[in-house]
Amino acid sequence: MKQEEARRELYFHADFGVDVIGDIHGCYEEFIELIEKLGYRLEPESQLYKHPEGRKILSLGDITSRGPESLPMLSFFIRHVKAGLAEMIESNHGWKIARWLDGRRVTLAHGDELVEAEFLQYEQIHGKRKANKLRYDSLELLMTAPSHIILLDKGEQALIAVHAGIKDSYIGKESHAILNFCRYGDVDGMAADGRPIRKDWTVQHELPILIVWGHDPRVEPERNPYTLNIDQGCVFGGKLTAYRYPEDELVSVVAKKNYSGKTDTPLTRELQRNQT
Ligand SMILES: [Mn+2]
Repeated sequence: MKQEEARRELYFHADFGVDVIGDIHGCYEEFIELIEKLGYRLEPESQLYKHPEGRKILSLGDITSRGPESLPMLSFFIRHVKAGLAEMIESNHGWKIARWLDGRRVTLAHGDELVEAEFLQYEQIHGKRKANKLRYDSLELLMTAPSHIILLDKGEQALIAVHAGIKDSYIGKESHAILNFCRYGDVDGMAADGRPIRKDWTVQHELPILIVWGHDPRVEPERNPYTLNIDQGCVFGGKLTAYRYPEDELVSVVAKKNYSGKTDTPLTRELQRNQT
């Protein structure tokens, strides 16, 4: 499978409402708690979570890595995207895992190595055939994810969802450059500590349409008139946030713990910055 292969479409129909979910990073327990809080219920026959009003789930990507249960997250989106109940967009960890599953030479780090460990454990429990099926389905889910989503409400553009950032001129288009920008945002080299220097892409956004994004955790949702960050660093012990359209409401659940194994996290750094 190659990157050039067709991506899923940029338009997502949600005439009965949508719940946009921030970066999950394998926090399966918190994710299920959140969607149950939003009213989704497990239908026993299909083993699918459905909403009585026909709402759909839209993930901002980075559903795996760093956290404890990446495979249940992959399995959830494989099944719910297929059933038309959910969509998930391209992201930096998603792209790394996709390339790894595709057999390309990548170094698994920053929590991606935990996904490999989970696959090995899964194979020991369920056997090679089932493990290979999950690998194949995960590859397909991740490798065909659209760079961003234009949410349509009865045919009208309601909002844009993207993982790390987007330029107004990219909206509604797909290319290598656009996929890259949407995965990593406006990155300008590396700082001395090895972390990417992130430029503020939100200042370029001039169109009067809301862009919901994640990737760069904030302690609280950060809203400018037309951009909204809903990555509250669940895997770092923060919160998992949903943005509800058309209600224009935020709903979140608190992480059960800091799963990242780090004491210096984007959340602690933000709190330190605010103290000084
Ligand atoms: Mn990310």
